[in-house]
Amino acid sequence: PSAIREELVQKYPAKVAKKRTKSIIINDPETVPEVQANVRTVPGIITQRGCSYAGCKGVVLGPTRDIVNITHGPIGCSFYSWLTRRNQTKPETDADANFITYCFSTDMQEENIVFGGEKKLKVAIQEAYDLFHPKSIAIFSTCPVGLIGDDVHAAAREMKEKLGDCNVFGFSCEGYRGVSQSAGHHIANNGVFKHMVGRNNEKKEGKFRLNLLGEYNIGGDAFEIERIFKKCGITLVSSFSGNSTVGQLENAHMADLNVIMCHRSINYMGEMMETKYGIPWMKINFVGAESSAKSLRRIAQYFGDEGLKAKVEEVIAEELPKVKAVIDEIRPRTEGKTAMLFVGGSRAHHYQDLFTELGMTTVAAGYEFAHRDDYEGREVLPGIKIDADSKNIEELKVEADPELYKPRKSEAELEALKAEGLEINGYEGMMKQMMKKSLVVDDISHYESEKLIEIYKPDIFCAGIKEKYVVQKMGVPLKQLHSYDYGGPYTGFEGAVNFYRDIDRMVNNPVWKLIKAPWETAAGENDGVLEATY
Ligand code: CFM
Ligand code: HCA
Repeated sequence: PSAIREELVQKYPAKVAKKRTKSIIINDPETVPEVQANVRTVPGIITQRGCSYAGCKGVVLGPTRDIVNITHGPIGCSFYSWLTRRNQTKPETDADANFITYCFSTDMQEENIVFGGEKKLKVAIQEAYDLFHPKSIAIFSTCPVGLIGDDVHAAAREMKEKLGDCNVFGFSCEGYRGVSQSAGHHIANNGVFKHMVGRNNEKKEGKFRLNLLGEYNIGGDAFEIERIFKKCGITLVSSFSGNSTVGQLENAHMADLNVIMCHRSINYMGEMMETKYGIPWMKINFVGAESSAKSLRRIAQYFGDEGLKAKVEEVIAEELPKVKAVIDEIRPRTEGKTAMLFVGGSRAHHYQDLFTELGMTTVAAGYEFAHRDDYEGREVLPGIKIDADSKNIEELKVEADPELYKPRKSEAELEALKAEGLEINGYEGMMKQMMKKSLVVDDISHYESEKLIEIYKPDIFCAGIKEKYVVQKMGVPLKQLHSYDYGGPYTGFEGAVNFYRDIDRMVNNPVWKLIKAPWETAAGENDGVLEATY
């Protein structure tokens, strides 16, 4: 592997090679070497990353159906974010608000860049209110807004006052606020915590009440988890934020546990809710049938109720055999095959469980924008250097709420759970679960991806839309782990079955070895592929 690392950076200028080498790590699950992560992409390198605005508006706030999200900026930013992320939603009745299919933008023009856009923003808020009467309106700043200095927060305060019954708040999530989407997640967490959570103290019914953090209902993933929770008698107070509503988020602090799927995008919320309200958080993973069963058992263990434990076992006993039957059918065809995963900040870890269930090996993986803790585990947090780019993002000062702070578990109870092996407030990261000598690459470039494919010839490569066709032209199927190639759900038990079937179809499809890109064919013959005409 060290020779491979050399080869990946060989063509770079010396300084770039030196920097990239720190993000290309030969894994050892025992010693867990340090990975350079959450640092700026080298200019000129083709990264997979997106921007802060994408992380804030697109990822965290986007999936809540009854909030009007106005993008303050040129139309391109807004239009590109319109329905591109497959966060599904299901209003309870036809009369319930659902703005997800809309695209709201102030459509800033040159004139607004020169003379300021606040006036136009206030007009847009008024117009959205008059048309839809939403409970909340959120404003998202794109790059030019920060550059010209529009004060979206002042505009929001003024309009909130004026409208009276509509909660209006803004996000300074300009694309350049951080080195990736990750900055936008943090900004979004702060805003949702400040402006939404804690507004409704009504205690809903249910004995086992939790919030599901970091699950965005891509391809219906949250629907499958909701199905399983319901079957087990677990009450979902609010999801952050797949298939959620403003009302649920405002009431989330009344739950007794936060379970975290995607640690990267929402760990801040778990921490802040614990400090302010006394709700512990726990990492779970509903990607993978075994992981789903394990997560349910962990939830039951937390609540410590024998009835719930028995119910969870009953549900697992009913669901798992159906999954196992499919594994038995498919695994002889997938066993021994190899996969590479380069996505986001959590799925490159979570989806390895599904490949393991298929008997496939992950030979290389990495995140686009995760931090060291997502690779190496949260215990490295105190040692992470805070650079200027991270300092840029506000750390909210959170204190215990004088009225609402109520530890859901006493210190002694938490200690007892930990002694039983239940990890509270922990995340062990990707590397401890990956094979020795597998490659871990942070913020992989297109060039490095191509090199890796040439060297390893994996049976499947997992990434996003920007990588898909480049990789497939190399004769390797690419599974999109963002949009699921319009399939899914992939969570829980039913989702696992969907994934096994989709992967079987891809890795056992002979077409990838039959086609040749035009430039690969010998001059004069074209293997039936039309010659490109430019
Ligand atoms: Fe979390 Fe996500 Fe992901 Fe993410 Fe994303 Fe996404 Fe992703 Mo695309 S919140 S880190 S910023 S699991 S949008 S639903 S698929 S890159 S791996
Ligand atoms: C984003 C959203 C994205 C993009 C996916 C892709 C998503 O980063 O802004 O590149 O295919 O999941 O939709 O991550």
